[in-house]
Amino acid sequence: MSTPKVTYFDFAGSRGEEVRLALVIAGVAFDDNRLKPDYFARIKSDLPFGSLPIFEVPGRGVFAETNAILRLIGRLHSLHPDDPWDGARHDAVLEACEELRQRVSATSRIADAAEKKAARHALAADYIPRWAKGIERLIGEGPFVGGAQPAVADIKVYMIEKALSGSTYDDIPTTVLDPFDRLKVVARGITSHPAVLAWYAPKA
Ligand SMILES: N[C@@H](CCC(=O)N[C@@H](CS)C(=O)NCC(=O)O)C(=O)O
Repeated sequence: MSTPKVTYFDFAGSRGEEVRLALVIAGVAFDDNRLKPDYFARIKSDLPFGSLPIFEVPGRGVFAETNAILRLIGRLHSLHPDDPWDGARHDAVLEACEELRQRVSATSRIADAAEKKAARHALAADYIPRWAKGIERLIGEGPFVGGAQPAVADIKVYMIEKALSGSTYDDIPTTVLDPFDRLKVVARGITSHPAVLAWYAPKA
């Protein structure tokens, strides 16, 4: 595959970073195209669905929708199962992570501060623990979703765990995922992956 390009915003989180990390773990060199918000605004209407990330592969085209991109990279580089049944389990993790992201980010659009706080408390009390239980059932024995080796589904879990356990969302306690050991093991497995450590190491 000639050098692919990932286009996203210039920050180490969310959907674009998931795609970058999939390529990092796969050991694939890529053009890391980071857009300034004003430039994004100018090209938004030319994007397949008006959003980022996009993944471009010379001779193959422009791909959008993060989970589709992750599955593509995963299938090309043994980070997503070939077996359709096992693939469905990994797919459920990918989709459940997107659903959680959408539910949490929907609260950021609530203008009224008290209403926003209540919505986030409700997520932390009910939806997020139920989500985490569901994810742990899908992880099974671990340490990763697919067993010994990481897959794109693990990158997705890692990114959600990083956002919720950091201080990204006021009124969602950063401890909300603490009771979920298996989920934490997945996140730590990605954090400590040698290629990921190298990716985040300060550049000389
Ligand atoms: N369903 C899309 C959603 C993509 C999306 O909403 N991306 C955000 C950044 S994480 C974005 O481009 N926001 C700016 C906008 O939509 O104008 C996917 O999974 O890739």
